[in-house]
Amino acid sequence: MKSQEFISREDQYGAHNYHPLPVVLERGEGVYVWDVDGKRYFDFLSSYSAVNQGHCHPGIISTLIEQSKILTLTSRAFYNNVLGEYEEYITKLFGFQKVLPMNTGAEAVETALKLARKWAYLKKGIPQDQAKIITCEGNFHGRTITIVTFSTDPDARKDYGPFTPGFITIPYNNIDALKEAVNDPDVAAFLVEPIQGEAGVFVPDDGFLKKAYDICKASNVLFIADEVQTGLARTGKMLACDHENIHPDMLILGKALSGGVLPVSAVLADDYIMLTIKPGEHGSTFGGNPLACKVAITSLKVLLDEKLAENAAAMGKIFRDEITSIKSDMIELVRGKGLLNAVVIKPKEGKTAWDVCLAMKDNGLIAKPTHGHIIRFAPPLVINKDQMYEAIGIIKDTFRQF
Ligand code: IF1
Repeated sequence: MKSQEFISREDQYGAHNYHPLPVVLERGEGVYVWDVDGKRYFDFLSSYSAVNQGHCHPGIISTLIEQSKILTLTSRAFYNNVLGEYEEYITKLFGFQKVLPMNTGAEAVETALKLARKWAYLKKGIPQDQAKIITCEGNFHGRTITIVTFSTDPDARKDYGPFTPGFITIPYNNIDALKEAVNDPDVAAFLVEPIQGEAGVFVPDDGFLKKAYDICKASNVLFIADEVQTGLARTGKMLACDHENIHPDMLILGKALSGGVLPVSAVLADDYIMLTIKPGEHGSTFGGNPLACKVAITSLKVLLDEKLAENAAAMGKIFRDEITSIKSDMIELVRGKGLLNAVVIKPKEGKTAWDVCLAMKDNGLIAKPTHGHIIRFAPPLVINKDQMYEAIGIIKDTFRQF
């Protein structure tokens, strides 16, 4: 079958909740993916940072295969021999007392919201049903109705009302607004992305996270870091919070926690927060399943053993230096940290970021615009220097075409 036949079949039988780039992939390995015609591409989206370890990492795949032959799911109605091993590994790795295992990023964010509210009523003494949580303009934390309640993107929330009460929106990267918002005694928590991914890789001012953290600490407000996209070596450190040496009260992980082989997410916190949820008060059929736990342990070990944070820092610097040097009136600016980068595109003679992505695809590199005019460039963190320079060459050639 040719690409168009695959595309037409999806169009007929699948919901139209995405508008993919017209490329039909059938194989992935490391930084590369191949389409149904056998053409090879650099994957510069990494499935939205879920394949930081590279497509089909052999170590992760062998763990997946081995455990899948032994025990995949027990539910939490019973104990199993793997969950505790994973819980001990990940809590010691990130320095928290406990972890609550979930599946998707949105489920982990919802779990963190529920923990923040539990803590608000049982520990901070906020009156029942009055707890408020501060979020930022331009946020992206998932697609559930509660989460899109506090989205400021009309496309993410229109026609999904009525919405969930109890959220305060402040501008991102704005310390004064946060200082003002935490004065409300009913505020339980501040939920923030250390770098806003979907907003177009919006990197806050140096020191913003630390100042925000200190303000929360001083006001007995929980600081919740959503590192679903920025975490796990993507920004050149194990966590984006590590760039400012802050230890969030709650840490949310997802995506690359499984190396992209199945949905694994987690909320990490200490006992004073985590133990506000008692047996029977929260759960998930697949949360913490043995297969996911084994895969997650291997996925985390790959990040450490292959020094992917260090590589992301080094390769990301090369990327930003080289792309910034391109003389193109379509490139407004280049920004990012580690291997989470974006190029803000200025339309030219009717040509947009989408046209640039189509041309890059023809030249052997796939990436996708976000918010119309911003192209996110986020390859797997295993990319080496030769591959990075070859990919940069493709990007330079493409901009020369415009
Ligand atoms: C889509 C991008 C969007 C996330 C952060 C939680 C979640 C995400 C910081 C929810 C998910 C994905 C979702 C996907 C596109 C992608 C994305 F920024 F990564 F590019 F949308 F903003 N917190 N991000 O980034 O995790 O439930 O998806 O596992 O929905 O189109 P999830």
